[in-house]
Amino acid sequence: MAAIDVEPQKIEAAMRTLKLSGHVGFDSLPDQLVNKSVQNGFVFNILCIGETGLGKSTLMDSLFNTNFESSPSPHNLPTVKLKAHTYELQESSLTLCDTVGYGDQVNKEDSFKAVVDYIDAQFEAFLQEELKIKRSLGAYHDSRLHVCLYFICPTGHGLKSIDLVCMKKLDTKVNIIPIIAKADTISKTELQKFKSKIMHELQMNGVEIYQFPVDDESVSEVNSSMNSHIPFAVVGSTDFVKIGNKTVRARQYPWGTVQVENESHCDFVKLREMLIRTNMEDMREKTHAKHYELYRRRRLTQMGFTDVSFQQTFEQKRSAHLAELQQKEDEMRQMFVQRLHAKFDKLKKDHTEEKKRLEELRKKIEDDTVEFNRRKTQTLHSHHTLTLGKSKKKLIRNFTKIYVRTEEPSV
Ligand SMILES: Nc1nc2c(ncn2[C@@H]2O[C@H](COP(=O)(O)OP(=O)(O)O)[C@@H](O)[C@H]2O)c(=O)[nH]1
Ligand SMILES: [Mg+2]
Repeated sequence: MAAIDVEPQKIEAAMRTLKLSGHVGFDSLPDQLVNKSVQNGFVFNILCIGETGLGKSTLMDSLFNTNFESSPSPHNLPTVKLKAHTYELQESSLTLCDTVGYGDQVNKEDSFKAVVDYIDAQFEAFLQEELKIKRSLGAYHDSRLHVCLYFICPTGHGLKSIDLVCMKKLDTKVNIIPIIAKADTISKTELQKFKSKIMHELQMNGVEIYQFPVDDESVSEVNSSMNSHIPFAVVGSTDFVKIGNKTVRARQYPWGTVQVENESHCDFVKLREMLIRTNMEDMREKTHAKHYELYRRRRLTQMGFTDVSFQQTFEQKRSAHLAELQQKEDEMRQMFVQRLHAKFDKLKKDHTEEKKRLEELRKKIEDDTVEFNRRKTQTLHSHHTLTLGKSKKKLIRNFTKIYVRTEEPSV
């Protein structure tokens, strides 16, 4: 199979730009996965949690048969940070998210907080996209974490309290696969006891880890067998050793060689098969249907969607909103009508007053006319009196009286 070209892509500010010296090794994976997943395109996001120096970066390089070229992290970081690197593989994308400074602080109990916040932030981003009126989930880069590889220190003494606290905090948020790191540092007999002790402690503390599903007939046998090997004891290496005519990933010691992909040496191959081949789809599905669903329900309840049925709540909210709009519209209409009435009343009043004023003016003009006519007659009369005799004066006076009365306009 041809190597898949890998283009590292920046997804967030905290991210480092990576140059790959090799290729991401899907060619080391079974064809079935490559054909099925790469053809359809997939998004798979892995979270690695574990103390600095436990071999997280080395294991990722070994799993994907490449060199992600991450520089080793120092042990003196004041806080835990999460660094995500996304690699685009044709139609698919792989994100590796690494905890930096985990367990390095004096107060180790708080180490999980940054991880919880990070996981929630990815759920929140997805939820916000889902809640958009115009959703574009097709183009959306899903950054929700599908699996958490929890690296356990190979002490042989059981889990540390930070391990239990952290896994307990995360078990409702992500599929947890616990793995024993640097398993070459622990003897074969010790390893079996260590595995049972870890499982017992997880059980006693009610930590729910991811179980490979056994309900699908085609994988039930292999999955139930694999469930009994958890936690996988893994070895990683960036070194290659020639064994026979094959070059293999291995760690060399004065007393012998540990081969990463040799199943009698460690559980590396089991982890790779389960993680990237057999159960990748199940982990993606559980992330959405179980962990995200829980987050979504909690958040929607916080937002005020109290009903179980989103549709129902949505309809209720919608009709309440419409009723409110209607009420506002009615109020505005009423106010408009009231204003119109007030304006009309004022106009009517103004009109009546104007009419009254004009009426008075008319009456005054008429009165003035009468007065004018009266004076005119009077003047005329006195003028005649000067020229006429006394008997005639009387006659004229009487006549004028009659004349003025008949000429007076009816008011
Ligand atoms: N013995 C042993 N050493 C390992 C293994 N994996 C990594 N190392 C070594 O542990 C050191 C830290 O590894 P690294 O991958 O940088 O750890 P990280 O800080 O968890 O990313 C390096 O020197 C690795 O060579 C392993 O499986 N077994
Ligand atoms: Mg590292």
